[in-house]
Amino acid sequence: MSRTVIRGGLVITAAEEVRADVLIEGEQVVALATTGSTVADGWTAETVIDATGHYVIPGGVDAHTHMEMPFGGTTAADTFETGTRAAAWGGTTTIVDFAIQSVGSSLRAGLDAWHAKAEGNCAVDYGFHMILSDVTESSLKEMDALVGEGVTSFKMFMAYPGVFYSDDGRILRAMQRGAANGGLIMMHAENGIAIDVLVEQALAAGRTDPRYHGEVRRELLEAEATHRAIKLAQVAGAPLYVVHVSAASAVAELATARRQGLPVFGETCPQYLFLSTDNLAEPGFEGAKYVCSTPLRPREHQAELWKGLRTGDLQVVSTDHCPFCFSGQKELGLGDFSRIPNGLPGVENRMDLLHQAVLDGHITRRRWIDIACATPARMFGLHPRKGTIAPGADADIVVYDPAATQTLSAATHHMNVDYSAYEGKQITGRARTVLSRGTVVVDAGTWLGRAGHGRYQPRATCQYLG
Ligand code: DUC
Ligand code: ZN
Ligand code: ZN
Repeated sequence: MSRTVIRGGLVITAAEEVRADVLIEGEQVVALATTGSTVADGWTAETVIDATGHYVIPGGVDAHTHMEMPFGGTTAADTFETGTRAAAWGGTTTIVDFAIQSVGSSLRAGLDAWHAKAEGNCAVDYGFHMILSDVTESSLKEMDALVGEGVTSFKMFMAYPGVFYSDDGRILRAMQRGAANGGLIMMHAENGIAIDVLVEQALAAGRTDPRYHGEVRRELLEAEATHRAIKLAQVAGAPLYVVHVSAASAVAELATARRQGLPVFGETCPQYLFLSTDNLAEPGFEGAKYVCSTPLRPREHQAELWKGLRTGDLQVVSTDHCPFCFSGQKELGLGDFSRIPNGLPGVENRMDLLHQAVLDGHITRRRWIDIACATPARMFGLHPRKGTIAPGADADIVVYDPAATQTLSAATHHMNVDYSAYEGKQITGRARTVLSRGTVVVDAGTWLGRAGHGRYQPRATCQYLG
């Protein structure tokens, strides 16, 4: 079995920071030893990676992506091949994407279709959640089978009537089933029925620009739906994970529930931490680049999101990576903001933006690894293989240069999309060497990976009780 040693770096996990050498055999970490100790000095290996002056961190776990998702009359522009390659460039070595159940169809058909898209195409490891769009007796039964085969989380929508929307009764039934079979309900918490009324009224009044997307998707309607989802979960006796939390008042709902001891968890995304309604209001049609749901909020919300990440009321930062090109895709909504496909690119940028947040004083280094690697791995049943560097874990490791500088740009990113939501943003920090299960896939600006290296990861049920 081939042996690799990563020498001389600062190993950072969610739990600790230690100057250690990391020994890898084949696809797994087998040992860590203090740098300069006789044990580490005695290690021999075919490959020695010098990490002096670098961090050695677990590969990122992005628990919320939508590769080639059909949505809004078009399809998200990254395929599993291009999207997982971009993920690796940015130091993310596992994604959990969303397979979709179509209305009137089975979970099995949706899952099979997503396996077919991903298999043989991914550069890094991947798992699936299931979008539950049609709660029936048979789809509830199918949930049990999916949990058994490693699809242990189910996204439901309180938004998008006529597409993915489920009413409260369906949500309650799915939560009850999840409480029994271990499946975690992930909620898109926005009151879509009320939002659709406001959309219709805005358009009738001639308010068609992208910024109205943010105005009609009112903060109150995110907070209300978050509150309702929490209560439904409480009635069902189920844990709840709220995806892409963007509103300060939604964070407050989660915090209140958590103070009551309820097992509710929240995820936010880099776009809500770094962007705002100012971007949605950019002149011309530029604001369309920032249309996603939940929407960007006024910049005052950012402080509450950072606070939530520090206090633990929010546990995870995922991307909701769902890229649509400005040209030809976002443009579908020219003259009608409700036709702009919802979604932002970001899978490549998350680890770097969060490192910048460390430098900016929002979070500590260990919290960076916690929210981006360790907790998503535990939340979605990937621990102990993913999210940490420890004997027995997969050797998904990033040698991260904390002093490298870069400017985010569509001209240099690897996502298959013609704009960057962070165009021109200066970042300090960059992945130098990226290993996926012991194989170097990125090194010093060179792509060494291949489509098909990434392997499907069946997942255990939620392992997070924090
Ligand atoms: N929100 C988005 O912005 N895109 C994909 C789906 C979603 O809920
Ligand atoms: Zn959503
Ligand atoms: Zn999403």
